[in-house]
Amino acid sequence: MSEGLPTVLVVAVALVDADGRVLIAQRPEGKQLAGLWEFPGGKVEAGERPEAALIRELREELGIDVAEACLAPFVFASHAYDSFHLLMPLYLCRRWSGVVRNREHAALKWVRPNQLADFPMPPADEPLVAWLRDLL
Ligand code: 523
Repeated sequence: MSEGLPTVLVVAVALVDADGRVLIAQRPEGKQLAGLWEFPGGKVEAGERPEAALIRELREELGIDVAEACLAPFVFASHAYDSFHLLMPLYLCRRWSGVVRNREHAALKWVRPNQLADFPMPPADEPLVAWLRDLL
């Protein structure tokens, strides 16, 4: 049970390229959940709108610019980690400007939806894979 745990709001994105592949990013050494492959994103700061947070994170982490109209809210993840309850809306995005570059992760990978299950993910991200497979 997550009773009493603080809630942390994180936003994440499934970036989908022209071939229908999805971007996953490997969490770097030294961070919580290091080595696991996540949908990129990050924490929403106090007073920030989730979409604005995601646009900021995508610029910082991947060097791309996304228009808010290109972010389609898709599904919510909810997971009780040991010390907090993570609430994480996942957006779907097929259009951005700039070239995706790795700025903060251990590695980036574009994978087919049916290959996503081969990559170990943080527990919050895992249930999102089935949704994506059904949609894409
Ligand atoms: N997750 C997660 N899945 C996922 C993301 C982007 C984040 O489970 N797709 C978790 C991992 C962390 C928490 O959400 O526990 C915050 O992630 P992040 O990457 O924004 O924060 P950290 O680990 O960089 O922590 P700070 O350094 O405090 O920002």
